[in-house]
Amino acid sequence: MRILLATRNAGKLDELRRIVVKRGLGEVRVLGLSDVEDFPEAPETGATFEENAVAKAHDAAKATGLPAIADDSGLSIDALGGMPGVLSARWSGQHGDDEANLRLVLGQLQDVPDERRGGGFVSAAAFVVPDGKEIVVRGEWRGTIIREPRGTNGFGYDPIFVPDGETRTAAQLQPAEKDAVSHRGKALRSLLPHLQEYVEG
Ligand code: ITT
Repeated sequence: MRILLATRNAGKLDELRRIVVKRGLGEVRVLGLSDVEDFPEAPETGATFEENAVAKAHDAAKATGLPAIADDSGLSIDALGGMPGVLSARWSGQHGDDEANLRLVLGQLQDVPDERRGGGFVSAAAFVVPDGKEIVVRGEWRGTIIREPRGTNGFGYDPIFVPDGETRTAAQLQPAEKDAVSHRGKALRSLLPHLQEYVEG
Protein backbone atom coordinates (compact mmCIF):
# COMPACT_ATOMS: atom_id res chain seq x y z
CA MET A 1 0.00 0.00 0.00
CA ARG A 2 1.15 3.52 -0.73
CA ILE A 3 0.40 6.62 1.34
CA LEU A 4 1.16 10.11 0.11
CA LEU A 5 2.64 12.82 2.33
CA ALA A 6 1.18 15.79 0.49
CA THR A 7 3.57 18.67 1.09
CA ARG A 8 5.93 20.74 -1.02
CA ASN A 9 7.86 21.91 2.05
CA ALA A 10 11.10 19.88 2.39
CA GLY A 11 11.51 20.50 6.15
CA LYS A 12 7.95 19.44 6.82
CA LEU A 13 8.28 16.37 4.60
CA ASP A 14 11.35 15.18 6.56
CA GLU A 15 9.42 15.44 9.81
CA LEU A 16 6.24 13.79 8.49
CA ARG A 17 8.26 10.96 6.99
CA ARG A 18 10.25 10.39 10.22
CA ILE A 19 7.14 10.27 12.39
CA VAL A 20 5.08 8.07 10.05
CA VAL A 21 7.93 5.68 9.22
CA LYS A 22 8.83 5.32 12.91
CA ARG A 23 5.38 3.87 13.45
CA GLY A 24 6.33 0.84 11.29
CA LEU A 25 3.09 0.27 9.38
CA GLY A 26 4.13 -3.00 7.75
CA GLU A 27 4.03 -2.97 3.96
CA VAL A 28 3.11 0.69 3.64
CA ARG A 29 5.27 2.76 1.30
CA VAL A 30 5.37 6.42 2.21
CA LEU A 31 5.69 8.80 -0.73
CA GLY A 32 6.36 12.51 -0.90
CA LEU A 33 4.80 14.74 -3.54
CA SER A 34 8.01 14.58 -5.57
CA ASP A 35 7.43 10.83 -6.01
CA VAL A 36 4.14 11.33 -7.85
CA GLU A 37 3.21 13.22 -10.97
CA ASP A 38 3.07 16.91 -10.23
CA PHE A 39 -0.31 18.61 -10.01
CA PRO A 40 -1.16 22.29 -9.61
CA GLU A 41 -1.02 23.66 -6.09
CA ALA A 42 -4.43 24.88 -4.98
CA PRO A 43 -4.37 28.26 -3.19
CA GLU A 44 -4.63 28.03 0.60
CA THR A 45 -7.74 30.07 1.23
CA GLY A 46 -9.03 28.61 4.51
CA ALA A 47 -9.39 30.71 7.64
CA THR A 48 -8.23 27.82 9.83
CA PHE A 49 -5.36 25.34 9.85
CA GLU A 50 -7.90 22.51 9.80
CA GLU A 51 -9.70 23.78 6.68
CA ASN A 52 -6.41 24.14 4.80
CA ALA A 53 -5.09 20.73 5.87
CA VAL A 54 -8.26 18.96 4.73
CA ALA A 55 -8.30 20.86 1.42
CA LYS A 56 -4.65 19.98 0.72
CA ALA A 57 -5.16 16.30 1.54
CA HIS A 58 -8.33 16.20 -0.61
CA ASP A 59 -6.60 17.79 -3.60
CA ALA A 60 -3.69 15.35 -3.36
CA ALA A 61 -5.92 12.30 -2.91
CA LYS A 62 -8.10 13.35 -5.84
CA ALA A 63 -5.15 14.06 -8.14
CA THR A 64 -3.27 10.84 -7.37
CA GLY A 65 -5.93 8.34 -6.28
CA LEU A 66 -3.81 7.67 -3.17
CA PRO A 67 -4.68 8.08 0.50
CA ALA A 68 -3.02 11.33 1.53
CA ILE A 69 -1.78 13.05 4.67
CA ALA A 70 -1.41 16.84 4.66
CA ASP A 71 -0.29 19.27 7.35
CA ASP A 72 -1.21 22.93 7.60
CA SER A 73 0.81 24.67 10.24
CA GLY A 74 2.20 27.94 11.47
CA LEU A 75 3.34 30.10 14.33
CA SER A 76 0.70 32.12 16.20
CA ILE A 77 2.26 34.95 18.21
CA ASP A 78 0.27 36.45 21.10
CA ALA A 79 1.62 40.02 20.68
CA LEU A 80 0.65 39.92 16.97
CA GLY A 81 -2.93 38.84 17.71
CA GLY A 82 -2.25 35.26 16.62
CA MET A 83 -0.44 36.21 13.41
CA PRO A 84 1.28 35.02 11.23
CA GLY A 85 -0.87 31.90 11.91
CA VAL A 86 -2.22 30.42 8.67
CA LEU A 87 -0.15 33.01 6.78
CA SER A 88 3.18 31.79 8.26
CA ALA A 89 4.63 30.43 4.99
CA ARG A 90 4.01 33.72 3.15
CA TRP A 91 4.19 36.33 5.92
CA SER A 92 6.84 38.41 4.10
CA GLY A 93 4.99 38.10 0.79
CA GLN A 94 7.39 35.45 -0.55
CA HIS A 95 5.90 31.97 -0.11
CA GLY A 96 8.41 29.69 1.58
CA ASP A 97 11.12 32.30 2.17
CA ASP A 98 11.89 31.22 5.76
CA GLU A 99 14.65 33.79 6.33
CA ALA A 100 12.53 36.76 5.18
CA ASN A 101 9.51 35.56 7.20
CA LEU A 102 11.58 35.14 10.35
CA ARG A 103 13.27 38.55 9.96
CA LEU A 104 9.91 40.25 9.49
CA VAL A 105 8.57 38.70 12.70
CA LEU A 106 11.69 39.77 14.64
CA GLY A 107 11.24 43.33 13.36
CA GLN A 108 7.56 43.36 14.33
CA LEU A 109 8.44 42.17 17.85
CA GLN A 110 11.38 44.54 18.32
CA ASP A 111 9.66 46.69 20.96
CA VAL A 112 7.79 43.84 22.66
CA PRO A 113 9.25 43.09 26.12
CA ASP A 114 10.46 39.59 27.01
CA GLU A 115 7.44 38.77 29.19
CA ARG A 116 5.02 39.40 26.29
CA ARG A 117 6.81 37.34 23.62
CA GLY A 118 4.75 34.15 23.99
CA GLY A 119 3.42 32.17 21.06
CA GLY A 120 2.84 28.70 19.78
CA PHE A 121 3.17 26.50 16.76
CA VAL A 122 0.02 24.81 15.54
CA SER A 123 -0.25 21.85 13.20
CA ALA A 124 -3.48 20.50 11.74
CA ALA A 125 -2.91 17.13 10.15
CA ALA A 126 -5.49 15.62 7.81
CA PHE A 127 -5.81 12.07 6.47
CA VAL A 128 -8.06 11.70 3.45
CA VAL A 129 -8.82 8.51 1.56
CA PRO A 130 -10.11 8.95 -2.03
CA ASP A 131 -13.91 8.54 -1.82
CA GLY A 132 -13.52 7.51 1.78
CA LYS A 133 -12.83 8.71 5.22
CA GLU A 134 -11.57 12.11 6.26
CA ILE A 135 -9.95 12.87 9.61
CA VAL A 136 -8.32 16.03 10.91
CA VAL A 137 -6.47 16.49 14.20
CA ARG A 138 -4.49 19.29 15.83
CA GLY A 139 -1.28 19.62 17.85
CA GLU A 140 0.13 22.70 19.62
CA TRP A 141 3.55 23.63 21.02
CA ARG A 142 3.91 26.71 23.26
CA GLY A 143 7.04 28.78 23.76
CA THR A 144 8.72 32.19 23.50
CA ILE A 145 9.97 34.15 20.51
CA ILE A 146 13.57 35.27 21.16
CA ARG A 147 15.42 38.24 19.63
CA GLU A 148 18.21 36.58 17.61
CA PRO A 149 18.08 33.28 15.67
CA ARG A 150 20.01 30.31 17.11
CA GLY A 151 20.58 26.82 15.68
CA THR A 152 20.60 25.18 12.29
CA ASN A 153 18.28 22.17 12.62
CA GLY A 154 14.65 22.18 11.58
CA PHE A 155 13.17 24.86 9.31
CA GLY A 156 10.99 27.96 9.23
CA TYR A 157 10.72 29.82 12.53
CA ASP A 158 12.56 27.14 14.56
CA PRO A 159 15.67 29.33 15.18
CA ILE A 160 13.64 32.00 17.03
CA PHE A 161 11.35 29.69 19.03
CA VAL A 162 12.31 28.47 22.52
CA PRO A 163 9.78 25.87 23.67
CA ASP A 164 8.44 26.14 27.23
CA GLY A 165 10.73 24.28 29.64
CA GLU A 166 13.74 24.58 27.28
CA THR A 167 16.70 26.93 26.98
CA ARG A 168 17.53 25.80 23.44
CA THR A 169 15.62 26.91 20.36
CA ALA A 170 13.67 24.37 18.30
CA ALA A 171 16.52 24.62 15.77
CA GLN A 172 19.00 23.49 18.46
CA LEU A 173 17.01 20.35 19.31
CA GLN A 174 17.95 17.06 17.70
CA PRO A 175 15.30 15.93 15.18
CA ALA A 176 14.01 13.14 17.46
CA GLU A 177 13.79 15.57 20.39
CA LYS A 178 11.68 17.95 18.31
CA ASP A 179 9.41 15.16 17.06
CA ALA A 180 8.77 13.97 20.63
CA VAL A 181 7.25 17.30 21.74
CA SER A 182 6.41 19.36 18.64
CA HIS A 183 2.99 20.42 17.35
CA ARG A 184 3.54 18.16 14.31
CA GLY A 185 4.66 15.20 16.43
CA LYS A 186 1.55 15.53 18.60
CA ALA A 187 -0.85 15.93 15.66
CA LEU A 188 0.66 13.05 13.69
CA ARG A 189 0.69 10.71 16.64
CA SER A 190 -3.05 11.22 17.11
CA LEU A 191 -3.58 10.59 13.41
CA LEU A 192 -1.50 7.40 13.23
CA PRO A 193 -4.01 5.03 14.87
CA HIS A 194 -6.53 6.01 12.16
CA LEU A 195 -3.92 5.33 9.51
CA GLN A 196 -3.13 1.98 11.07
CA GLU A 197 -6.82 1.07 11.16
CA TYR A 198 -7.13 1.94 7.46
CA VAL A 199 -3.97 -0.01 6.54
CA GLU A 200 -5.08 -3.08 8.47
CA GLY A 201 -8.49 -2.79 6.76
P1 ITT B 1 2.75 22.74 2.07
O1 ITT B 1 1.48 23.56 2.07
O2 ITT B 1 3.17 22.26 0.72
O3 ITT B 1 2.70 21.64 3.08
P2 ITT B 1 3.86 25.18 3.21
O4 ITT B 1 5.24 25.56 3.69
O5 ITT B 1 3.17 26.12 2.26
O6 ITT B 1 3.95 23.71 2.57
P3 ITT B 1 2.01 25.81 5.35
O7 ITT B 1 1.14 26.70 4.54
O8 ITT B 1 1.38 24.84 6.31
O9 ITT B 1 2.97 24.90 4.46
O10 ITT B 1 3.01 26.77 6.14
C1 ITT B 1 3.77 26.31 7.18
C2 ITT B 1 4.75 27.40 7.60
O11 ITT B 1 4.72 27.56 9.02
C3 ITT B 1 6.18 26.99 7.26
O12 ITT B 1 6.56 27.46 6.00
C4 ITT B 1 6.97 27.61 8.39
O13 ITT B 1 7.22 28.95 8.08
C5 ITT B 1 5.98 27.56 9.56
N1 ITT B 1 6.15 26.31 10.35
C6 ITT B 1 5.28 25.27 10.42
N2 ITT B 1 5.77 24.28 11.19
C7 ITT B 1 6.99 24.70 11.59
C8 ITT B 1 8.00 24.12 12.37
O14 ITT B 1 7.88 22.89 12.86
N3 ITT B 1 9.10 24.82 12.58
C9 ITT B 1 9.26 26.06 12.08
N4 ITT B 1 8.37 26.68 11.30
C10 ITT B 1 7.23 26.00 11.06
